[in-house]
Amino acid sequence: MLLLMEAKQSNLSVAADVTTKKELLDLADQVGPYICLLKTHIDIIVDFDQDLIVQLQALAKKHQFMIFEDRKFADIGNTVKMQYGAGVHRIAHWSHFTNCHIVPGEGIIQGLKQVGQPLGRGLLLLAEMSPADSLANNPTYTAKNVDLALKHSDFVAGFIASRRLTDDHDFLTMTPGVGLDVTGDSMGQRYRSPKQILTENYSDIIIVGRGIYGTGKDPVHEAQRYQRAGWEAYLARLS
Ligand code: BMP
Repeated sequence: MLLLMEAKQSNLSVAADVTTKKELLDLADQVGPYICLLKTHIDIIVDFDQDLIVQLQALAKKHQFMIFEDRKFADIGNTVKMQYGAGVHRIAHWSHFTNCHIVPGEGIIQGLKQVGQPLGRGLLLLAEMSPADSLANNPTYTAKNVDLALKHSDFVAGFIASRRLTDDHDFLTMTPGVGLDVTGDSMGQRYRSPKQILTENYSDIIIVGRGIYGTGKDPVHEAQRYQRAGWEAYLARLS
């Protein structure tokens, strides 16, 4: 992942929250050159089929980006094993990264690991969430995520969080709730700038959705803008 980011000079992930196969493929093709990671919510696609996955993988290869299915697993180990590896979406078979809440305890990581590790996948723990009132934004809960990540560092690739949480291992930190123009939405979402996230908070990847394809926006122009802002903020941190 880090090599890909360096090669493309991008720490931008687009949150592709669109609801049809055509919209998802068009968006991935448009923003593909500027991103390191495409984040999907595959269960909002009304006309999902296996051909979507084939085409998505072809675009990932064409534009050199990885895929992160933002499934937010939250059940016991035995159940998430089936949700991750089987069902309609067969997420483990195509998504490089997925994520989970640790509300059910360590078993959720153990279950996902049984399926994902043999396939070379990586898990992200939702150690914090972007809305200010999220119950995940509790120091004890966040610290527990770090403990479990360290214990399962052979499968846990990093965190969804607003800031770098630990230097104890080479974890990736990915941050949603990023916007250059507005500070939030009407349902609790909170946006911070790439500078705050990458330069000040030492996160690695910014995740941007509506800031890129919201009403009246040109996704290519906005992806280029966020890529530039993200990379400059990252370089500023190094200097
Ligand atoms: P947007 O930039 O349009 O607000 O989209 C943010 C994306 O990140 C959504 O796909 C949402 O599911 C996801 N997300 C989030 O906003 N906050 C979190 O704490 C975790 C998320 O996965």
